[in-house]
Amino acid sequence: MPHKLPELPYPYDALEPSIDAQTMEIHHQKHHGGYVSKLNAALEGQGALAELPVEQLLGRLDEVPEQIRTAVRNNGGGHANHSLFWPIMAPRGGGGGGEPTGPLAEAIRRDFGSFATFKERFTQAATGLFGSGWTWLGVRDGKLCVCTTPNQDNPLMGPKYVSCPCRPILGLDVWEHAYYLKYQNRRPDYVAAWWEVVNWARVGENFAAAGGQ
Ligand code: MN3
Repeated sequence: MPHKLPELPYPYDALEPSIDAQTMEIHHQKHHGGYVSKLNAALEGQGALAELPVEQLLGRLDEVPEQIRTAVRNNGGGHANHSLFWPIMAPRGGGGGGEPTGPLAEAIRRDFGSFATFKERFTQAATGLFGSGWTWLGVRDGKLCVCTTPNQDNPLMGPKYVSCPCRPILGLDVWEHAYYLKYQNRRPDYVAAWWEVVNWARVGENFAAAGGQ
C-alpha cells in the first residue's frame, strides 16, 4: 500500500476545547483513514502513478486514467488536505494560537495590510463557503492569497481543476465532519475556536518551503 495514514503529532484530546477528542479521533481514523484506503484501492495496478507522493499525484491528474480519475481526485485530495491540516494545529499554549512571526508575518502585512485583515478575510471565506470544502492560505506568483475549494479539491490540482491554483501553506477543513459533534450547525464558532490552535511556526515552515518571502 503506497499511501499511509500519518500519525497525529499530538494526542486526540490535545486540541480541546477548540476541537474535541471524539471529533479528532473519528476525523483522523475514519475520514482520513478512509481516503487513504480508497486512494490505495484506486491506484492498484497503476505502476509508477501509485508510487508518486500524493502532492505530485494531484498535480498530474491528467495522467491518471479516466476511469479512476474522480476517485484519485477525491481521495488523493482528501489524503493531501488532511495531511497538511493536522500539523498546522497545536495545543493552545503549546504552539497553538497567537500570531505568526518572521517572514510570514511580514508577507501577511505586505499582502493583506495587517494580520487582523487577513484573519477577517480568511474567516469570511471559511464561513461563507457553501457546503463541504476547504479554505486556504496559499502562495501564488510570490504573493499570499486566501481562497476556497469545494469537496476535497486541493489547490495543487492546478487551473484545470481548481479556481485557485497555488501552493497551500495553511488549510481549514469546513466539512461538517470536522466540527458537527461539538458545534452542530455553528460553523462560525468552530472557525473562531480554530484560530486558537493554529500552529504558526509550522505555517511559517510551509511558507518557506513554498518559496514564499
Ligand atoms: Mn475532514
